[in-house]
Amino acid sequence: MYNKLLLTLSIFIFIACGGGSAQEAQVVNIGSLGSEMKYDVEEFTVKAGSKVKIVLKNNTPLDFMGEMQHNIVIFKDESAAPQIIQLAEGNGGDPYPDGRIIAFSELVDKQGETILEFNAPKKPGKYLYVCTYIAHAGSMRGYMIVE
Ligand SMILES: [Cu+2]
Repeated sequence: MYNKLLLTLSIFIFIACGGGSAQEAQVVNIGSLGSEMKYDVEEFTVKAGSKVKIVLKNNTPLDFMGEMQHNIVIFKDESAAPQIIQLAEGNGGDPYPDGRIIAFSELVDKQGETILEFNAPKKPGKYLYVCTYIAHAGSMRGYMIVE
């Protein structure tokens, strides 16, 4: 009985110490590839369950003719991507909150920057990210590798 209590207590202490509340976020800098509808980072790796901070920069020059906004939307479930992209494109490029999205940023205009913070999934795997601004998702995409 006493041994069992001790074991339970040890497990509790182990879990309490293992939690990363004071953990530093892993910073990932992602930009647009100049004025192209592409990211300059198409793959990055994070640790499962870790804090992630993405700094997204729209590198399009201010004198670029035409609309060029960008965001980043990371999917929990890639099979939901086509539907979520279609809905976002009908909403000016902004996705609607959806349980099948891990995290998404606001849209940033030319030379703008935004920060997106979230916890990486606990499940290792490849997670698709795209820009859901109108007609960008076909070429503006990449994978977050969780390991
Ligand atoms: Cu874009």
